[in-house]
Amino acid sequence: MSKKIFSGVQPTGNLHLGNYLGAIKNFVELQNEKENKCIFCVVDLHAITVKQEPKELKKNIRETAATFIACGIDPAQSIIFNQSMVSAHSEAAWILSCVSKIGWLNRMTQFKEKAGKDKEKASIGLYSYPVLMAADILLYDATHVPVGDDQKQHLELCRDIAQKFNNDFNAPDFLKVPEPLIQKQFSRIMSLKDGIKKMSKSDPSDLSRVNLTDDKDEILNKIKKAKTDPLPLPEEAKELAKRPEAENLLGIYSSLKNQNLEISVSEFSGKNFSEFKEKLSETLIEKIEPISKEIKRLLNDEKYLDTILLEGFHEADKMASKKIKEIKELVGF
Ligand code: AQP
Repeated sequence: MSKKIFSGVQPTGNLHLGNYLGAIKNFVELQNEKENKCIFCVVDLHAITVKQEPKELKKNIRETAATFIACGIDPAQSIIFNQSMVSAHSEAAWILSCVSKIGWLNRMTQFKEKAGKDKEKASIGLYSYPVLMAADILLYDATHVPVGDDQKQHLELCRDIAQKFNNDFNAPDFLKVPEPLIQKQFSRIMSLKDGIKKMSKSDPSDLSRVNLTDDKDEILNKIKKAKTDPLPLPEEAKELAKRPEAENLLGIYSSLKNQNLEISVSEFSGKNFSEFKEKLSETLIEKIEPISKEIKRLLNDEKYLDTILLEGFHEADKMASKKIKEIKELVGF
């Protein structure tokens, strides 16, 4: 069955291995199932929910588009566009925020994590971020949304919002209720410095993540310094339950190799970390170095990137404008 895929990545710099293995790698696989229609968005409206330096943001928008392409998203097959260029996203987000319940948003754990202790000082945008995310998805009648495990709760909220809108306006099935596509294994890549913390762009330590722009030496250094534990690698996957760093590194290796965790565990069973790290670095370099080089090459061709984003805008805007017109009609505008 053909799927309509929508997903986005924030242009907040430092795109990393977690973004790749948790999301972008999956985008490419879905695109390569020829019957699917895929739309990939650089979600800059989401990025400004925390303060961004305007010049950096502009650079990061191009860099995110370059990363999509360098990872294998083909602009001839998939739509790549920049969210803020399509005004329907902001319009739909407002309308949907008027059918969403405060109680629903209060349950979102990502807001709690990102706002930290000082919730009063977080932006309203950060709080209502999941409503904008629902608007992004629902404007395109997306049937499936590939995301990392951290976005699961936002996807559930999106489904609730779609159903509530359809009920409130007596329009059964008008907004399509999307299915999340979350990989069964390795859907949450953890920090290289702490196996219970998500690998993240905003971690102040660059050693906590492999960036998709890292070169060979940077990857070697980061894996060398990655946190481990004193034991040799286990004989069985179930022994990883209390060894988060070992589990994460073996998970990264397995995901890069497209193999089950059990196979990786048996490959390194009883070996010490230094031997495993050598193999992991080699595998990472093989995968990430060409991506990193291609991102850098594409960034030197701003004209090309801007053309891709402009073409993507025209296609996305056609669909989104039609849907927002229908939404406004239903609301009574
Ligand atoms: N560590 C991760 N493991 C697996 N998937 C991940 N994703 C992010 N981090 C991991 C997935 O990448 C996609 C794009 O993410 P985003 O741009 O929306 O940003 P995010 O989830 O907020 O990413 P970060 O790195 O955690 O950013 P900061 O530090 O700014 O909060 C999503 O599908 C996400 O699930």
